[in-house]
Formats: sequence, structure tokens, C-alpha cells
Amino acid sequence: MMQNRDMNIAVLTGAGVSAASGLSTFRDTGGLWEQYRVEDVATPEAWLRNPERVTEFYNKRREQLEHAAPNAAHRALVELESKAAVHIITQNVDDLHQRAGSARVLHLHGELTWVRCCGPEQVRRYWGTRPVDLLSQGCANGHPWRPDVVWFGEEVPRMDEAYPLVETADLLLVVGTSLQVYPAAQLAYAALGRIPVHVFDPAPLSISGRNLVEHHRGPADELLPCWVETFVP
Ligand code: BJW
Repeated sequence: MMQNRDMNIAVLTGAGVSAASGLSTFRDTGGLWEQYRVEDVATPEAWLRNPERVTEFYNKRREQLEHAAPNAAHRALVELESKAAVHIITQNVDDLHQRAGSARVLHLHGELTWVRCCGPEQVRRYWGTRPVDLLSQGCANGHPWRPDVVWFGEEVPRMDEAYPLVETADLLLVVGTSLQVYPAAQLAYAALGRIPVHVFDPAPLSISGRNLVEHHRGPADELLPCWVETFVP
């Protein structure tokens, strides 16, 4: 197999990459934001107002993740590592990229399998997919645990690590994201016009500067494995 370890590929993934694993996306028909109001479950204010409801939302998602497995799109990105240096930047809180075997995965919006304390130290603890009564327990300093995810209105601290990965990449793949949420979406725009951008998504392209983008329109679990197989760095 042809290898070019000097080629850097950045991959920005979103909920669509895990759709074929049975995990709901957010904004598609039947997606999570049709079943829940964002302001009830995915903001710091929701957590302060009704932590039980937020805990229940994330416990259900943990339970779904427990029964989910990586799909052909996750596996294709592992296969890509045999051809180039691959850095995955995922907006997803699931752990399916890691479970598939990807070596370098940066979680922009946190991880469902971790909790962190509400105190200033923000101590993190691995929790796995078992449900948790977050409110009856706390860290050593007595601060309650919360899901280790980034809610609307909260800073996305790992953007500082994500930008250089795109800025030093030779190619960007954008897989299964509506690019509606910022600052994550800015990563795609940072690449536009500088390096080739390939989008794998069944929806029409949302990114402007479309003539600079190659759109592989369809499910990533079907299109990405073929693309990786024929890709020559
Ligand atoms: C398939 C497929 C298949 C289906 N194969 N594809 C106005 C303008 C600009 C910005 C703002 C604004 N007002 C407010 C903001 C900021 C706000 C924001 O972006 N809002 C927009 C919605 C307007 N952003 C924030 O608040 C962020 N923080 C911030 O800006 O901080 C500033 C700050 C600085 C300093 C101090 C303090 C603050 C934080 C954003 C956090 C997002 N969090 C969530 C929840 C995470 C936890 C959880 O999972 O519960 O992250 S929201 C949700 O959206 C989740 C996702 O990661 C994120 C992106 O969604 P994604 O992945 O794109 O999913 P979908 O459903 O949108 O798209 C799925 C795609 O898959 C579709 O395209 C399908 O077609 C496709 N698909 N099947 C391939 N088989």
C-alpha cells in the first residue's frame, strides 16, 4: 500500500459519522433537538435550573452509547492512517473513533464517558457508559460532578489545539456535520481556499465557497470506505 507519512490529513467529524451506529444526530428530522429543547438540556442555565433533567438526558445517551459500535466510516478513518498522518477533530461526545482504533482524536465538545467537577479545579474522572446519579456524589473537594461536555454559551477550550491541526494539514475531510455550530464550523472555513476540502454528507453543502469543496453526497459509512480505498496521498 502506498504510504506518505509526511502528508497531514485533518478530519472534522460530527454526529453524522455515528448515525449508522444508531446514535441520533441533532438537527436532522427525528434528531435530538426535535425531542428535547436545547435550552432544557444543553446549556449551563439548564443545569442550574434542573440538573435532574440534564442528568437523565445524558444517562439516556450513555445507555445508547453502551449498545453502539463503530461503523464503516469510523473504520475507514483508521484505515486512512496507513496512508497518511491523520488527526481527527470530533464534535461528537461518543467514543466510537477511539473504539474503532483511531490514534489521534481531539474531542472539541467533550466526552460522554467522562464527568468533571463543578469546582474551579474542574477535576475530570472517567465514568464509562453506566448511568450516574451525578448529584449525590462529588469530587474530593465536595463539588458535584457534571457531564464533561461543552454546552451552548460555554467556551470551547480545545479550539486552540484544533486550529494548528487544520493550519498544518494538506487536506481536510469534513464528515457528517451541518457546520451550524461555532466555533467548530470555523475550522472548515480556515481550510477553504488553502487546501482541498472533501465533504461527506447526504445533505446539500452548507459551506460557502462551494466551488472549492468536493462534495461526496451520501452516507459516510458507504462513501468514505471507497474513497479511502482509492485515495493515493
Ligand atoms: C450524515 C449521515 C450519515 C446524517 N453520514 N452524514 C450566532 C452566530 C454564530 C454563533 C452563535 C450565535 N449565537 C450563539 C452562537 C454560539 C453557539 C453557536 O454556534 N450557536 C449556533 C447554533 C447558532 N456556540 C456556542 O455556544 C459554543 N461556545 C461558544 O461560542 O463560546 C463562546 C465563549 C467564549 C469565551 C467564553 C465563554 C464563551 C459552544 C457550542 C457547544 C455545542 N454543544 C453541543 C452539545 C455537546 C454535548 C452533547 O452532545 O450533548 O455539541 S450542541 C450539538 O451541536 C453538539 C454537536 O457537537 C454540535 C454540532 O452538531 P453536528 O455534529 O453538526 O450535528 P447536526 O445534527 O447538526 O448535523 C448532522 C449532519 O450529519 C447533517 O449535515 C446530516 O446531513 C449529516 N448526516 N446522516 C454522513 N449517515
